[in-house]
Amino acid sequence: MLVLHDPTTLTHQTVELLGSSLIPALESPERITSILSYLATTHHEVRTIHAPPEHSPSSPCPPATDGLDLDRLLAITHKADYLAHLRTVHASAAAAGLIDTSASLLPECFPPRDLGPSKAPSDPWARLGWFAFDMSSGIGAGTWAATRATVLGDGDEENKLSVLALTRPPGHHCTTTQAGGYCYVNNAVVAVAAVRALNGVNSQIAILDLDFHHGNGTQGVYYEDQDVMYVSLHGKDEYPYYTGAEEEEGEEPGEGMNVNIPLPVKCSAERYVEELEGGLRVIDGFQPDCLLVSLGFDTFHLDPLGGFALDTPDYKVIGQRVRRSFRGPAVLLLEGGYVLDRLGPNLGAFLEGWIV
Ligand code: SP5
Ligand code: ZN
Repeated sequence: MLVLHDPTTLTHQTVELLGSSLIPALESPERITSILSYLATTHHEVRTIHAPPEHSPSSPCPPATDGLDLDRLLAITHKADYLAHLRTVHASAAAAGLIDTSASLLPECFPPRDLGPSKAPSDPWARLGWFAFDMSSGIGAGTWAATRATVLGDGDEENKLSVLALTRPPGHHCTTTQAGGYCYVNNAVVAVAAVRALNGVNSQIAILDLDFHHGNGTQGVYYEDQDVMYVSLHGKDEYPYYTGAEEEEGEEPGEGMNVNIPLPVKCSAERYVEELEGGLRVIDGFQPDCLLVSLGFDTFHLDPLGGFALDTPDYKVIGQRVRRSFRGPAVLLLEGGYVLDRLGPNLGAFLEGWIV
């Protein structure tokens, strides 16, 4: 399997409020370095890639000439003021003396639901709350560069049949205007934009989300889209709490194209694989041109933030079932998974199943 990795993704390191503790974010650079050292012991080809330098900070949206231009893909998938916030907030807070360069920014306040303000406030701490929906998406000095760099793997045009992008930070929780759940830019959404730029706007794309948490951001973007099917298996009533119910089926013209499969915490591997096959049948009925897999390993039984009763060998079965069901072009993107020393073996097991 070809695995893409951009070392700039390792520069993002921040903090989160988890329960009542402010701690180094569990979504850490060591997740990727641990996967890389595992992959070095396997036959998979890890290709190091480098995002090109940014255009000009003042013109974030380059002209529509090159469909796979990184900044253009970002600009068509996320709102301009949100991207500008991600790009500039850390440096401007440091320049204004609000924080030390080594510190991370977290919101101080979120907009009240009632009396809804209609535009972004000017105070930096309040802006952080405007452009985020939780306290697990801190912004450090390397956050923007890492976020932008990780997007590159999503649209790599050389790799039409199947490729794994070691995306970090992950993407499936953030929306086009808000960070959340360790996510700043939605890598799956950027990948869809890349597929559309390469293969036409009417490409039929399925996204299979296997992270333990519901991909609220991805679901939201395609909720009314008839060309993108979203299928997610996730912990019932778990983070991100407000979405992921079975009743969320999409809206016209995308009605029926959103499939949520919530499962109880500690769900057995047998049940999980059975439910996965149900999801795969729905995807098969849609006959997509291309499959994106939002691959999370927080379904592992020891994961601190998730946990179905899945163990390492189960990921081989899962990889196998998905690939047997869909043989066409596929992109695997990394979402969550927080047991550092099991991430490599779990991913390795998935790939072993995928390529046989
Ligand atoms: C990409 C991804 O996996 N993001 C997940 C972010 C989850 N952050 C909040 C988790 C809150 C978990 N609450 C503790 C429950 C312990 N059983
Ligand atoms: Zn997750």
